[in-house]
Amino acid sequence: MSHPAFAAAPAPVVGLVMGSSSDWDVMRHAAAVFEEFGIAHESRVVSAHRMPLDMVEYGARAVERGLRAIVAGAGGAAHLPGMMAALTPVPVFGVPVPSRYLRGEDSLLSIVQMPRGVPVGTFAIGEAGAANAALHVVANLAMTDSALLQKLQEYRARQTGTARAMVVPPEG
Ligand code: RP5
Repeated sequence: MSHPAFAAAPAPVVGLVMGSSSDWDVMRHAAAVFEEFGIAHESRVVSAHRMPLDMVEYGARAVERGLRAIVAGAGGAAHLPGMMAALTPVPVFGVPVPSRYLRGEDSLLSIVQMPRGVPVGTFAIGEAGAANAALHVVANLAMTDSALLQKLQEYRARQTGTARAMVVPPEG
């Protein structure tokens, strides 16, 4: 038996891609959800305009690599999610990353306004969008995985408990 340190990591079922390492501070909120739910995933920088050939290869190989969803984050003229969706039938969920000058409204509009025929499921700008994109992937995977569905229901129940315990004005 091989040493546990050399055990092969499970093949990713979700690809978490982003245009720059500067997007990680937002996109890590998606990774945290996948960690929490035990979803095998990979996180990669795949820049649409600085690594176009890498982007094409990533999208073209997504099906054969067994990816069942791709969460793509980008800022500014955010073409990565749309191009990824054009390259693969694997569902793509886009996260608009806040940009320096237009605060992510440019990212949001360039991701959400996909022409008919090549959809990108588009989420809110920033951390909430990243976390929700991942939770949406979890919900989809949970439709064919009863253990995951149970975890998702427990997660929702914890949120409900937290909200019910809230008082106003907030204490402390
Ligand atoms: C986009 O350009 C990235 O998604 C990032 O949000 C933005 C800025 O990239 P850096 O200049 O920080 O590498 O491609």
